[in-house]
Amino acid sequence: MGHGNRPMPVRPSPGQEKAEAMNAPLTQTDPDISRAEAVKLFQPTRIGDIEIANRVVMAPLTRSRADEAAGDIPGSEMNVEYYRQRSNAGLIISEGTQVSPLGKGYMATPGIYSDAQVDGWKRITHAVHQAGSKILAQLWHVGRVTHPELTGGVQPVGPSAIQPEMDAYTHSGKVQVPQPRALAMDEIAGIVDEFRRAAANAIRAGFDGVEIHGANGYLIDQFLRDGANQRADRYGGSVENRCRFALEVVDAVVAEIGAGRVGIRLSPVAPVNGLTDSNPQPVFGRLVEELDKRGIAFIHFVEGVTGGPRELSGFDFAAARKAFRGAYIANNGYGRQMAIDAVETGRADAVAFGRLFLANPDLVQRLKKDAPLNQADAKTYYKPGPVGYIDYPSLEG
Ligand code: 8OZ
Repeated sequence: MGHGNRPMPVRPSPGQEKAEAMNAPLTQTDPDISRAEAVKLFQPTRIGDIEIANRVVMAPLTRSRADEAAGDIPGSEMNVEYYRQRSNAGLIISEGTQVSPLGKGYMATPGIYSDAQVDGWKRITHAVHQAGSKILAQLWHVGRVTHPELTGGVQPVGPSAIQPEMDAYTHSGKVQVPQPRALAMDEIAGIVDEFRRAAANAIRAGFDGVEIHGANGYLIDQFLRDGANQRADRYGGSVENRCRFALEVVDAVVAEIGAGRVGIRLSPVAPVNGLTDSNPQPVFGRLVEELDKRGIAFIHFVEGVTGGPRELSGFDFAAARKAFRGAYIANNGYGRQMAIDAVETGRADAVAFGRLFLANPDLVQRLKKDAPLNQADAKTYYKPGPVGYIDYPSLEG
């Protein structure tokens, strides 16, 4: 679906239906699957320039299993297998991948700024494409939410020198996040350029596009919010100024890879990672209008607090859906029926599942059949190694 061309609420064309039936032998034998074919959540569409086989999206999930000693490199056999197993998703959004060493906030998260990292990602994108899915790189800079132990000894940066009330997890354990250094005016363009280079690297690595991580209290979100941004220059103060950094990143990435391959993740009502805002509606309302003008492929909304309550007050999500002509990817706490309804009614174009995809490598098949779901084991979310990573069972062995 292109800009200004929201997918119409129509069934696939007869030719398309026939092609799908031919590709899906189960339709002849399994009545649940055959009914599922009539459900929009399981039908193909386009998000920007990207054609997807169904509207079930794998949400970005930090798993802390890159090769940290080698330079935060993804693409081990285990990493490839993890993404390959989940390639039944219409679209996979990668775990957050830092655009620079200073953008890193957790142990063993992969980067996307070095050639070795790009080579690692190539192994993953190749496997996903072989399995028939699409994959975006989630471009990430944590800003003040980190610790020198994770950034090569460098003091974290943010819009202002305001220390968040929170801990970082390093090899020495849980440590208080220190006071960040406020970015100088002339440093900001350098960080925008890191996002641009990361987007170019993502395309080089075989990704179908990128999702800019504008959510959950990281650098872009820090600029948007008055709880972290008290700058007196053109990047702080007014709503327009607080949107400037986010939009400069979007513009740079769009100029590099094209609007049809760019989306952004936003969490307007999530007071996470020590971030607060006195009034999210004006700043996020304006941001959505500006994103619409740029014709980017999608906005991925965290409805409520990631992994927490779907408490939506403070921002009008329905108005944002109307104001933005690209795709609306909905996320947070969705179950099967809720996702089916959201897409069927047009409230969302696609639904992203995090924990359910983590624990159910064959989530799309399970949702189609209304089969039981594995529960995610929080103890192994970030634990190095294959346990709780590539050993969740599929229905078919
Ligand atoms: C959980 C653990 C580490 C990072 C986010 C990237 O909240 C994250 C994240 C989540 O967006």
